[in-house]
Amino acid sequence: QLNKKLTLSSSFKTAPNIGLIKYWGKWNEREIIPLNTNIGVTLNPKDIFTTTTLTLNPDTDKNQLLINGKDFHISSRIERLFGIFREQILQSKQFASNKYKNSPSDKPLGQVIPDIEKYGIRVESNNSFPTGSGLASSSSGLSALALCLQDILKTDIDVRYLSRIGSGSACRCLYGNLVLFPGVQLQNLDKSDPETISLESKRCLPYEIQSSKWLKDKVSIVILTDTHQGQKDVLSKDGMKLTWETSKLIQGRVRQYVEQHINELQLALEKQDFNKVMEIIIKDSNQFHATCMDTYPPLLYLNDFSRQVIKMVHIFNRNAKHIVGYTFDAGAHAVLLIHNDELQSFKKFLSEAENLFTKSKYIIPSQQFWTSIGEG
Ligand code: 2P0
Repeated sequence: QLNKKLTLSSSFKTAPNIGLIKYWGKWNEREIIPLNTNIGVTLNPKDIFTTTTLTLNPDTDKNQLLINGKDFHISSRIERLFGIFREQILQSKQFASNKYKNSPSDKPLGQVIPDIEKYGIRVESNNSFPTGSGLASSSSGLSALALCLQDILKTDIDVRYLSRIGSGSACRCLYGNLVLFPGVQLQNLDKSDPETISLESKRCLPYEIQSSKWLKDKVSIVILTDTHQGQKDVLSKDGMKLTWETSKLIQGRVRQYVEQHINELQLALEKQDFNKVMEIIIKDSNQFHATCMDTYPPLLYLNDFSRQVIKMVHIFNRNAKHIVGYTFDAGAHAVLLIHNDELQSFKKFLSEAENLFTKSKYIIPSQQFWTSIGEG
């Protein structure tokens, strides 16, 4: 929060959350309720982050979104968030004014500035890492925006919900360590029943997996980026829709295998079995990309760079005491999870074998690549 007096501006810094058991497909598009439960890891905002500032501008009623300094189209989802924001402000005007007698600083904005709903909303978001290229920039961007909106509103609107309806994976950024985002309870629930949708919407909110805390002292997360990769051709939201329209594999994955991966991962976390955790995330990433390949036309997020990393990791793992894990989002960049004891030898191995470490632009070795809720 930048300006305590008027609260016309709010700023948050968040880190992306990278899927480890991948989310791909929606049961409800508007509420962003996933077809499968998924798990992601939140990176450390000290190393890789989005900073978002929301300002209410009395000089215009136009909204504006700037990403990395450039004007950006305001999507229907962001419009919806702005709509909810304005609705909340209008509602807050009707609260009994004596409710805030004891803490006037907590007064809702609508009561402090009477014509606030006419102010333009300006959002400025900057990423310290490549945008829209498979490093989950929308997750950090939309969670930071949700935190700004909630901060300014001062109502008890659920920031997990605000983040989720901005972008599904964004709600996973609100917690540190490994975060579970529940998907729809049963695939065959009535999609058109408003009560069912409302119940699922309230249930499908993220939480931190408590049994994942031990991992942070053991693992370094290293991102190897493919310097040739620009923005992805097919956005995740369009890609997942196409997969569900055309792939048969995704049906099997979601009906059976994702749940197995979730259960196995939770068990391995409880047992603190590092090797098993790495094995499951590798397999889930590969299975997810198999469904991308099974999409028609195929979603080719992995490329030669990615395959080279995969090959190298498996060669290294033949001798490694602690298996190195990899995962790929909807893009070619590799996110590697490496046991701290293995970090130096893995770096040496890669630089000798294929020079991948020196070829990649972002090498982010960090012992503490973890965070809790975004920093205000
Ligand atoms: C994940 N991804 O679990 C998966 C794996 C990308 C690959 O979550 O439509 O940008 O905004 O809810 O959150 C990307 O999906 O999609 C994603 P929307 P989102 O991380």
